[in-house]
Amino acid sequence: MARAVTWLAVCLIVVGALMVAYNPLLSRYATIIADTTPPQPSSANTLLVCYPSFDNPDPNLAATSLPTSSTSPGLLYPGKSCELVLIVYEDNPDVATITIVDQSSGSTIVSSASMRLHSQTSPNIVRYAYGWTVPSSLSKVYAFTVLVKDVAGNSATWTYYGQTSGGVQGYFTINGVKVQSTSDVIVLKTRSLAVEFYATSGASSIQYVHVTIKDQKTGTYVGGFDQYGQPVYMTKASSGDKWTQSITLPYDGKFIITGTVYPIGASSVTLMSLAVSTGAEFPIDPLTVAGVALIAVGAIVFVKTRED
Ligand SMILES: [Ca+2]
Repeated sequence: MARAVTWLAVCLIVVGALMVAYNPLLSRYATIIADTTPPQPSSANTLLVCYPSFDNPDPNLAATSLPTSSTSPGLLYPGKSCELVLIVYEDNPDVATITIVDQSSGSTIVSSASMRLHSQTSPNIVRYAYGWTVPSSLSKVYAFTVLVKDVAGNSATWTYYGQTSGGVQGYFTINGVKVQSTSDVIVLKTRSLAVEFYATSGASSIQYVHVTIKDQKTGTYVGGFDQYGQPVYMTKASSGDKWTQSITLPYDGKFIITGTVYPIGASSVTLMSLAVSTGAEFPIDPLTVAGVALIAVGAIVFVKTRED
């Protein structure tokens, strides 16, 4: 009898201990999280990054970092889909939202949209992502404000800036003479051409400036390409808004010089198309001057139209 009572006591103790040990209510309240630290920007990447696609990157389009400085916004590709990725340090991540404002009009394009928790890697690096299609307007600045919260209710907010490429404006000079509608005649006494391009707007989004020279009579290119047919681009000066190139015409004759600007992620813009000749008394005839005027006016209208 006493033995049976002992076994019963042992069984009760074991069952009781198991109930305490595995009580889900008790275990839920047994862990206390003390978190007084709001989410921190990752030291490895303090920026919001606009990936063409975070999981399936396009090798032809680089990701762009968007800084917190409004004076040097990161480059956005007009009309392209983009994945805005935010990386923060946080032990107990909760939600993140993003608000996007068009700085030129002040209108809110995206209002407190939820960013999805893309991934969390040990110990505390958290990635949030938000898919967004960049508006097709050129040269527009956008402000991206993110709000990140942890489960304890701490929060942090930062604003980043990006600008769509394009909206390039500028002018070419040949041997120091500005190519513009008010130019009467550009007289060339030499076959050596010093070509310069000055960007007056959108310089940071210019990828290449390409000058080609075509023999007007034969239609063959005599400048702007190397011996393998690869384009030779103008050299960007350290000032960042000027491009230079020295070109020697191979012989006297009549040539078409074309200057084209290639912005990143936007269509190219031809800002110079000019007929020049060497070895003649009047290198540029009145018809050419009229043509230059029309091209210059057309280019200005073209750029303005694309901006509006
Ligand atoms: Ca925290």
